Amino acid sequence: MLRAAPFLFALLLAPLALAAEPGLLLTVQDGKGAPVADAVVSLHALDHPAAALPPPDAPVEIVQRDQEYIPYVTVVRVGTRVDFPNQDDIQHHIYSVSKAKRFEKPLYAPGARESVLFDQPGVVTIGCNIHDWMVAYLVVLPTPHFAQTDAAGTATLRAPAGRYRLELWHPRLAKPLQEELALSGGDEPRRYTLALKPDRRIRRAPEAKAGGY
Ligand SMILES: [Cu+2]
Repeated sequence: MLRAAPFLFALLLAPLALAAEPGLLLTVQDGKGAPVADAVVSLHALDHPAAALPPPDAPVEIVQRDQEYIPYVTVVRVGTRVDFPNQDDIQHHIYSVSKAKRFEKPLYAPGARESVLFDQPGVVTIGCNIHDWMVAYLVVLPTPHFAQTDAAGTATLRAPAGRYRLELWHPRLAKPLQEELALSGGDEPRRYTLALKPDRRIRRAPEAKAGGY
């Protein structure tokens, strides 16, 4: 009996997996019509219980390489562990003072690979105390329904039919955009035009690679 249970469970789930969920076909652009990458769009259920938050399928990494964090923006569900491998041959000093997660990894040696558990929703800004220009954003969400725009400013976001609060976040947006919407059948194109602040990222000094600490 027990051995048959997983098989029966899979049979019950199969029809659900085949039925396509309604989707938002998102395009995000700035005031000049240029595509906006790294916008994070999420859906928060309003009229039905929020979906469970299963752990991610693969380890999530924010790598330190060539004195930069890669990727610049990462999105995870609440309860996800993120690895921070140092692939440089110099030390870093990872830290965050964000409300959603304060942490510090001083003297972070070449080859080190520690992980941090992100158990509160919010945006975590990660810096390096040695290299001021190093910055990464980790968006920790209490929903499994999210998407991140690509270089073309596009993303597809699917979720079960129902009413949602949509949130759109971007590092250069003064405050996240919010609106309510209903998902029913089919795919719906949606375009957002954002008034973005200037990109204040400090560019790495050209000689930084030769220097090191
Ligand atoms: Cu560093």
